[in-house]
This record gives sequence, C-alpha cells and structure tokens, in this order.
Amino acid sequence: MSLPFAVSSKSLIKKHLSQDTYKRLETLVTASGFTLEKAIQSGIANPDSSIGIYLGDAESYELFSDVLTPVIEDYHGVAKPQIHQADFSPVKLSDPDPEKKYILSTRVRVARNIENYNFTCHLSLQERKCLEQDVIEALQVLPAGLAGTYHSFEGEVDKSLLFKKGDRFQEAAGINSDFPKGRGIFYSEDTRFRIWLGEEDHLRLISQESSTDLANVYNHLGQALIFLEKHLKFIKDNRYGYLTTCPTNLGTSMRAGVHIRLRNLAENRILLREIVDRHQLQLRGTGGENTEVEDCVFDISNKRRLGLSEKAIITGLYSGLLAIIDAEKTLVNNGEVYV
Ligand code: ADP
Ligand code: DAR
Repeated sequence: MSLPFAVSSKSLIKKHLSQDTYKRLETLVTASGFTLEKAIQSGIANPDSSIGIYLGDAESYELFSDVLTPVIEDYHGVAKPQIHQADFSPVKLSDPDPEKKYILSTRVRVARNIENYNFTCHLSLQERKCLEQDVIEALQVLPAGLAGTYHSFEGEVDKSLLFKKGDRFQEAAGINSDFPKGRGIFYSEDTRFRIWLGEEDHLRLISQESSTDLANVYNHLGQALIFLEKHLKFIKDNRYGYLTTCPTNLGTSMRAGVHIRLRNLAENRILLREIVDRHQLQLRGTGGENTEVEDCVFDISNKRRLGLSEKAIITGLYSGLLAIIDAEKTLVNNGEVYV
C-alpha cells in the first residue's frame, strides 16, 4: 500500500515519510487522540504543499519524531537541532530607509500556544471557548501603551479588523473548525500591538506600524511578551523553542518583515532573488503567503525561525534591507532610474 500523496507532490512530509516509517508510526496515538494520519491530511489534500503537515499537540513532536526530525532539519536547515537559544533583547538600529522612499510598513509577529491546550487543528469548540477566556483574562494585565480592546468574531466587529479564515491547507488540517467561534482580535489603543486569537496558532502576537522603524516595532513586541508571559504559560521545548501547529514556525516562531516598493528590482527579479537568498530572507507577494506582487510592493521577511535568536532575525532582516535598498538605488531600469 503506497502512501496517499499525489505523484506531483513535492512536500517535505512526502519526501521524508517512507512506508516503513509510516507503518511504524501509524498506530501511535497521543494522549489527546492525535495521529500521524490526521497530521498529514493537509499534505494529502494539497499536492502543492511545501511541508504538508500540521501537528495537533505538543506530544506529537516527540511521538512522531522519526519523521518530524528530518522534515524540521530539512526546512530550517539545522542539523540535529541544538538547544534553541532565545534572545529577545532590545536592539538599536538606524533607519534602513531614511528617505522613506521604499518601506511602507513593518510587522513583527510571533506565534504562541498555551500549555494544557491542543493546537488549533485539534481543539473542540468548548476548548476554544476556555482558551479564549484565559487569554481575555490575561489581557487585563497589559499596561498603558499596550492595553486595548478585545473583539470577539462572534460579536459586532469592524470587518476591517478581522483576520481571514484559514486557507485550503489549514482547512484540510482542521484549523478552521467552528470558525468564527472562539476567534477574536485584540488591538492596543494605538493599534500598534495586536493579537490574533485562534488563527493558525492559539496566538499570533503582532507589532505593526506604517513605518520604517524596525527596531521600535521589534522592541515593542518584546515588551508586550514580558507582560503576557507573567500570566500565560507558553508551550516551549529545549530543542525546538516555541512549539507551533506548523513546524515551519518552530523556534522563535518569529516573522519579521516589511512591505517594500521596489520599482527597479521588480524588473530585475534575478538580482532581487540573489540578494534575498544571500540574506536568508523570504520574498512574497503583497498580501503575504501565496499572493501576487501588486504595484511593485513586496513582502520581505526572514525565512529561518529555528536555530537563531529573535535578535539575530531582526538584525539579519535589517542587513538584508540595507543591501536591497542599495541595489534598488543603483539599478538603472530600461535606461531610466526611478528617483
Ligand atoms: P504570518 O505572519 O502569520 O506568516 P502572513 O505573513 O501571511 O502571516 O501575513 C498575515 C497578514 O499580515 C497578511 O494579510 C499580510 O499581508 C499582513 N502583513 C504581513 N507583513 C506585513 C507588513 N509588513 N505590513 C503590513 N501588513 C503585513
Ligand atoms: N501551506 C502549508 C504551510 C506552509 C507554511 N505556512 C504556514 N504555516 N502558514 C504547506 O505545507 O505548504
């Protein structure tokens, strides 16, 4: 019996899950009832998956490690994950775009999952509701500058505040179960700090500004976490850092990125790709994952999350942006330089 992945699939789970390994793991069940078969449903239903697996609880990382270890090492480019070294200390960085010509906005997010709850693809509605109440209670401790309002998706909420229902990959994994129940979004009074509750992970903690000030956006998020960690216990592992539904978000679970307009490099994708790859960054469309570039606005963020610290991510993004903006400035495109 061959595994039910499409012949065309190039996902990492298909690459690393042999029939023998599957036969050895398929009968294993975590304490919460999660299985490898459930974990690979998204990769089976979506042959274009890059990794093709979502986990239902923290125990899955141990129980299915025979296949998860090679998948994680392959994606994150780490051999035999060492002890994850976190460092979310504040940074001081000069403005990467002092003329304010290129960077439109800056966003730094981390994913967090709360102890004693399954991950979002394996949560009952009742569990979602309990989780939501725990988080709402914790939000009360945020000080001025971070304090704000929680908006349940089940109540009257400004549609512009909503995060989208999960895509087809997340749908096949079960992440969208009971949507929009048990989901909500928190905004600080100045909207610079936000929390998505019940999206792909329990929490997406987000610092976002229409600014070029990478250091300030990053430092603001670090401050928020210091307060929240006093009241919420996040699921963390010595080797893999913060555990997440999707293994691509392990470690720091940080994505630090900008929306940046690059009119010249948009016409010179090979050069742009070379700089992005050299700085281990990820190049995406304007709307993030699986979207197109509109009006030369790119979403550029860190690619790696595991095996390096939060501080290394933001300083690495900063260095990459300096190189990209320098290339944009010096490029001549069709005999014309956009000034
Ligand atoms: P995640 O951060 O969870 O990986 P995405 O990168 O897909 O998710 O982004 C989620 C949403 O945040 C998308 O709508 C995306 O356009 C938006 N976003 C990401 N980066 C920025 C940014 N620098 N400025 C404004 N919006 C952003
Ligand atoms: N679409 C899935 C997940 C890729 C990473 N993005 C996340 N986790 N949002 C895939 O395997 O392609």
